[in-house]
Amino acid sequence: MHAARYNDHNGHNERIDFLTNKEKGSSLRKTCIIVGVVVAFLILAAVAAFLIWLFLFKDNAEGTFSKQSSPQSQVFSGHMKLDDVSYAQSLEDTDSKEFKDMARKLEAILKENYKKDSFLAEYYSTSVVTAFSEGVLAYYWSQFVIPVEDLEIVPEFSEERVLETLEKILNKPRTASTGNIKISEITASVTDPRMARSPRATECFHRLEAEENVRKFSSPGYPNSYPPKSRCQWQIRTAENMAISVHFSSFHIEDDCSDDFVSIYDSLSPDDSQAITEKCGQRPPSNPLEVVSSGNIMLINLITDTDVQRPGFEAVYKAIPISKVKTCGGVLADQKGVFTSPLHPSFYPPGVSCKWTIRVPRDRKVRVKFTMFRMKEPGVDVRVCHKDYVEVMGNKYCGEMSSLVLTSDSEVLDVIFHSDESYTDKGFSAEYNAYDPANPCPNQFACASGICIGKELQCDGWNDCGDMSDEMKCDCEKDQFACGNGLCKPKLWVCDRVNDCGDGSDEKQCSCEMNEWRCGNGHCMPQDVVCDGNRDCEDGSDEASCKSSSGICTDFSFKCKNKECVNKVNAECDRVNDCTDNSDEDNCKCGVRPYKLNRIVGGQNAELGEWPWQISLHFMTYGHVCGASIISDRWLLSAAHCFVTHDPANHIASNWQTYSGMQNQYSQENVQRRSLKRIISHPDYNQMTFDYDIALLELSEPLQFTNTIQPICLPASSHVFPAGMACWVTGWGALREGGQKARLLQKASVKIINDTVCNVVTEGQLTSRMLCSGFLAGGVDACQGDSGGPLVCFEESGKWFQAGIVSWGEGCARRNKPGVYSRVTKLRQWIKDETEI
Ligand code: 4AZ
Repeated sequence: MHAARYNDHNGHNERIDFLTNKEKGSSLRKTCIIVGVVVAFLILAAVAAFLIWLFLFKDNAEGTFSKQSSPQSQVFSGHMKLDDVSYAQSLEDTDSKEFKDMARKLEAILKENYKKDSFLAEYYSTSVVTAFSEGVLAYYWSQFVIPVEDLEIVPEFSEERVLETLEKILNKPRTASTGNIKISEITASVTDPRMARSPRATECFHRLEAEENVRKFSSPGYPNSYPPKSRCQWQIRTAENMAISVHFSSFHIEDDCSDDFVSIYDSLSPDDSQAITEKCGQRPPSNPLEVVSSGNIMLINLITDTDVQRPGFEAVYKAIPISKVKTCGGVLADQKGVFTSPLHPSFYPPGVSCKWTIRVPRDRKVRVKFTMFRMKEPGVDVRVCHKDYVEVMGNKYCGEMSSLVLTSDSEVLDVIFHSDESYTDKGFSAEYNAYDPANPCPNQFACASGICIGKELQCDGWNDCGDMSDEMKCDCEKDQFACGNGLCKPKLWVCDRVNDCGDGSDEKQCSCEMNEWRCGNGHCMPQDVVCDGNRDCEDGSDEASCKSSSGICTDFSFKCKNKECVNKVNAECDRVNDCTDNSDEDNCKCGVRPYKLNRIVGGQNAELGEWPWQISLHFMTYGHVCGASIISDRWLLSAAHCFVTHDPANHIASNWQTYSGMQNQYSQENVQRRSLKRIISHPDYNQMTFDYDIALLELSEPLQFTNTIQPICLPASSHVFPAGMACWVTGWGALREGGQKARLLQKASVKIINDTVCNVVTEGQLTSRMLCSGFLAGGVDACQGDSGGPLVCFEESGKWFQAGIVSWGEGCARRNKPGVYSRVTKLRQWIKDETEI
């Protein structure tokens, strides 16, 4: 966009050249020049004014520049229950006299009430009745406009305040102005103004009638793309004793719900207190969105603001008997069976309560295992579950649970399900069975939680029960370490700087005697090996923190440009000048994230700009196959095994595309695509052992560094990443061994594992060009498709350094099989020789 406007501007300048035509006389020429200068000045002024308007006021008018400098609209929507009014079909026709008369009267009543409250009266703008349904219910919205100078009062526009005023309408005696209308119930919820539509709107406003045969509808522009700034509504009705089921057979909306979303209501008003759900993003066919109303009405909204190209949705809808929706629960008297929330795996309907009574023989008890449990709702504390819940033995459960097993204390167990009037979800599926309390798990181990697991899983160092009960009270085997808390862990895990026991006891006995020095790998050495100029510890940690004054040059010294040696741990780019020529602080524009990140604790999806050096490498038509990292605007670092394969096509630079600044594999927004000019795989790369698994990729055109595109710092060959240090591996690789590649960039925190332990667990396959990172206990790791990507560590200096390149491993996340990475420090000189970086 900017480039296009800039070209217009140049176009005007070209016309100024035209005014200096030599064929004209000199006075005429002078006049022309003056006129030309004036015209040029006016044009430039106009362009400047246009640009100022464009950047400041236009954005402002669209509400994206600053909410502070434009009036704000507050909308409330809800319904009113009308007494003593008989329902007529004509009320469903917004052009009928009956609709218009009734709507006008109700709008007048609303206005009259708001005007009685001096605060609301000042900002009141309009009220619109949008629909009627049996009952008799009238759906409405009211709008208040707050001018810029009063924006600080916006928080006072609460639902409570509006409802307090509206409640004065209730059960009032009839007056001349209200005619014969008596209102016995009224609701009001804060509503997104984008959903306030006129009932007579024609653009993207649809009235659908659901019947028992399925019918179809879709978003505008489907399957190509919905237009930006869409405000679409579908009002669906059906016969009085029926409910409406809507199944979205295809659903692909923008990922950020604050831009584009679909919201569905169990009402004809976009009333949050009757919202069924709000969704955005893309849903795979394996997890379709399927919702049901509790009555014979439903409202669906599509709101789009961005002009990102997404197909939208296609849906089928039908009427189903209300009895089918609301009937659930009953007595379950078999020895075992399955029961689910109503309509599972579709969303359960709002406003349903049911109870299952599970009854087993007298000498037995009941075990219920929820194989799927999802009852998530915005603003609900899962410790309280005050909205939708499952209740068993007086405890309420809600939210999302991966495993929930409950056991009864008698032969009867009641399971209660309750959904309130707003927000529904997929609910649950549960298996129940009768068990003998004297022998709850025949030939198996009985966890305290009630589940049964294989006997061999008891005391194996793994928490298989989920509550650790299989790892308590264990007699440790010969090759196991007895933790302070009674757990047994493999002896190999002792002193690996990871708290495997959970109580720290496996890392406690690792310190050395008073007169000894503890190496980074846990070994104890006599104190006088420290800074003696010899590498006594395997990892060189005894020479890593010595003062430069010693002047000794070892493998662990930082070598300045002037050949001086600095014996300080990780001296490069630490913002301190250690070399007399300051060369340790040269080329340090790297390893920073320009974006201030909004950290999501525990999430595995990377945020935009969180790993700005990450590259996605696409091969021919295969899409993403490997990762890489940015080390300069022209060079990337990756793994040789991505390029040196049985297929020579892999080594042809033109077969590859590189993507920088990418987070989502399906989105090219702010992504810079470059092709490759050259692939330099390490000449000593060994396809059998994966030794020297490193490759340098030269880009055909340099990258432009941005907030989401930045180079990583390369560590000096003397840089120490000590065992136990927490680093991060990132990539779009498989989410689990043998699984599918990720769509969104993933991140995982992994720990550097000491070389001796790593060599044991990899059965001697480790070379000095490799390092291990992960957890010996398994569970977190790089996987297929992450290869070539970076393992990066944050240094106290405030910069990120690349310690490794994802190379290989036995499977992914397996116990005692950590990820193996190419060790960047060992290959640093080769990188310098090839690229001069
Ligand atoms: C791979 O196939 C691969 N668990 C990468 C990393 C690991 C395993 C496999 C480490 O690209």
